[in-house]
Amino acid sequence: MTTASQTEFDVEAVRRDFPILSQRLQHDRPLVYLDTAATSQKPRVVIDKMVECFEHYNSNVHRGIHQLGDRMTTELEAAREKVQRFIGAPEVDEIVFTSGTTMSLNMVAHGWARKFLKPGDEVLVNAMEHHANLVPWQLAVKATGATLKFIPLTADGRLDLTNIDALITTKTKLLAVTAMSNVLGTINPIDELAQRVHAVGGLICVDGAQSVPHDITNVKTSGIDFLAFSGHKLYGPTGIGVLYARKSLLEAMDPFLAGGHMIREVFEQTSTWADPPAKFEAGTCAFVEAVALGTAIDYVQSLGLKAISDYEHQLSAYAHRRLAEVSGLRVLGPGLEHKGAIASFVVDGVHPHDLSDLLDREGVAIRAGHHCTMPLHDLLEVTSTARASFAFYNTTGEVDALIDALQGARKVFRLR
Ligand code: C6P
Repeated sequence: MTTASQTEFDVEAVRRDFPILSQRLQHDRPLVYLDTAATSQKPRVVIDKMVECFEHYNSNVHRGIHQLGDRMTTELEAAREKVQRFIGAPEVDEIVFTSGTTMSLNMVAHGWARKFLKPGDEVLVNAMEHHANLVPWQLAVKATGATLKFIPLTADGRLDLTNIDALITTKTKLLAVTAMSNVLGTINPIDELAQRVHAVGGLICVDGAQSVPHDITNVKTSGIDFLAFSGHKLYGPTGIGVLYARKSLLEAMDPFLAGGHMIREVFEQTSTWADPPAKFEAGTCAFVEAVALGTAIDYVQSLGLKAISDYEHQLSAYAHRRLAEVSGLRVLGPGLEHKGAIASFVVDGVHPHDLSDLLDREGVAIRAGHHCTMPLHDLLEVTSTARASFAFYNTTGEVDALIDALQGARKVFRLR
């Protein structure tokens, strides 16, 4: 079997950075982790950074006037600057720490959409969106009398932009779109969409949960108004995420959560707000996680986003070639030139949950279900799919293990 070239990217060295990857599971099977789209594994440096924070300078941020508080605050703000540079944001104050993509998108839906949408306005979405980039808009349009409109999808699972001029009109106040589908892997043309929606005076809100960890993101050159992503998919900890928004938008938006840290002055009956990002960071933020997210960003940058993306595309191409050998298996989504390193599939005669269970017995971890995209599954006319998602720490050998396990599962189900 031909294998993807691994000469430029030393995947074995990278794997040694991830303690979890060397463990063996039941029946002494090596872990084959193909579920990075759900959450990524963490390199040793990220784990160590959290331990360092807790062991040496754990203290609440922006509060204590003591050495520990100063150190922790300095680390937190350094992490914010790392995020700023990582996504090409013009100003550091445009980076809001949240608990993850879901909270970031809800923040826009509450703080911006509920304040500025009115009857007759339209929010444009599409059926490949994760529920986190759909349900908040459903609630926002309900609360404001605006309308939710859908960009249709092509048969191969891309945005159908044929009639885009009829879809993006002066009524379009917001286009909410994922940069990469968590099921189909589809990579959407964000720069082009941003230009089109700006031309009619609207804004673009990008769900970067799946794209930011795997390819270069630049909010400025892409013209992104709002960007949401999660630390745990970016090789960082859980409980931390980011909302980027242009400063003028953050200034205009209402706060989402109210309480400590987000105020300027509080009176008995009213309050005024701190400047962004504090205005959106009520309470004690997940500061240790934020600092470790900064370390995760350092780590991926040390490998290089371009090198990561190239390697993952190469590995994904190999996986798709090998999946094509499994009879009765259908991979969903567009051709490789339009998709990231995700392969969702169905196998005739086997429920994805059974498939996932059988693969798990071989140590192969994939995800099965609707992946929080019920409208997409309705469109695909399936209730659930199996999904293998890849990261730069996966190997062609692991793809082979996936294929062997799939062939084994077919035998269990006596499929010919
Ligand atoms: N997708 C998956 O297995 P949170 O849970 O807030 O970190 O991310 C939500 C989210 C938003 N958008 C996209 C495109 C996503 O893929 C996800 C999370 C996981 O596909 C869990 S459902």
